[in-house]
Amino acid sequence: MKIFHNTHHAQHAGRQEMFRGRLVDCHEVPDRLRYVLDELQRRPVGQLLTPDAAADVNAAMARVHAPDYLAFLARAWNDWVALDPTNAERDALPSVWPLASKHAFRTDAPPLNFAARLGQYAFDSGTPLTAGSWAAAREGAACALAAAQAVLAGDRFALALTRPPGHHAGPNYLGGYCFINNAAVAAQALRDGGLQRVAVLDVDYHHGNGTQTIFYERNDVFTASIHGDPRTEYPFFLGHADERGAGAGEGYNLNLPLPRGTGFEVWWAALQNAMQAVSDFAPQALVVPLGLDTFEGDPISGFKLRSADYLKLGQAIAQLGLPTVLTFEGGYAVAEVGVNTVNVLEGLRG
Ligand code: SP5
Ligand code: ZN
Repeated sequence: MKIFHNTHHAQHAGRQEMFRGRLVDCHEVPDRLRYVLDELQRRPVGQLLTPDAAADVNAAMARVHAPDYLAFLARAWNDWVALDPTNAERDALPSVWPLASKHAFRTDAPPLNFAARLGQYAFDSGTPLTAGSWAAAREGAACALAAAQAVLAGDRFALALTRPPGHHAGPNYLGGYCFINNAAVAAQALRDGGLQRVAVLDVDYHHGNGTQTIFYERNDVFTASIHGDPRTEYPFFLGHADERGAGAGEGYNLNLPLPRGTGFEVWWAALQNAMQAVSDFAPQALVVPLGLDTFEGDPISGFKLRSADYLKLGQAIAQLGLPTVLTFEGGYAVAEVGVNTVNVLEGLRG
């Protein structure tokens, strides 16, 4: 299996995120990826590669993100520092948003002020934008694109081993530690490479709201997500079972929310349902946004999977018999995220 890893990931190192009225240390830290690389040294289940520098990653990102959003991200750090030179020492976090409410705020008269613009393109205050966020996120998209191309060229499995994660990022917004939706980049690249039907099976603890939204009106990309019930769990405002897609995409989105506290048996039953729906769609390839925050020891999540369960997850994914791209998403029990990730990869090998 080819593993495209992001050598620029550590350039994105947020300091703090807003939580219950104060700033707390970021959960989405560079050590997460280092632990996976360390475990891959111990258990070399794949071939570590970096994406081809000549690939057109800008075009691949523009297939799933709005041009104004990408232009905003590319310049955001410079604009933040231009606002006040001392900002160079601080991460940018939004603090004001154009709440959607009738006759309330306009989104057709974009502000010039950077803080306001950041609020326009962000949905939470937990996703710090740092000096290297754009470089890291863009290289992550290159990893996703390279993984898709490996699968298009005939590889059975490929992993985009990257951070920041991606599945919360929507067509024109960041949030949930995510800037560029790597899974959506991969799914779209598979479509653009000639495949007619692609499925996304999101196993992160949190609903894959960005991916759902990007493909919501489409019947060529089926999206499924197993996650903490949004009535109590982040991202709260999407991820309910009655969201089934719209227009041509009606029936092509599946949400399987589960209560906080769910253990492996119930989660596994939901996985079987999701896999049956994926099979019924008869896709030519699969994308798995792989979050390891379903782990019992995760500090911000609420499912109770154990390390050995990730071997079974890998085996189940392999049993679908599909060419598969995986993208590394959440998982904040840093000391265990390497073992859990590599367990999935080992399971894939059967
Ligand atoms: C990719 C991904 O897994 N994103 C998750 C984003 C969750 N952000 C909000 C989490 C807030 C929980 N904070 C708990 C702090 C406990 N000390
Ligand atoms: Zn997550």
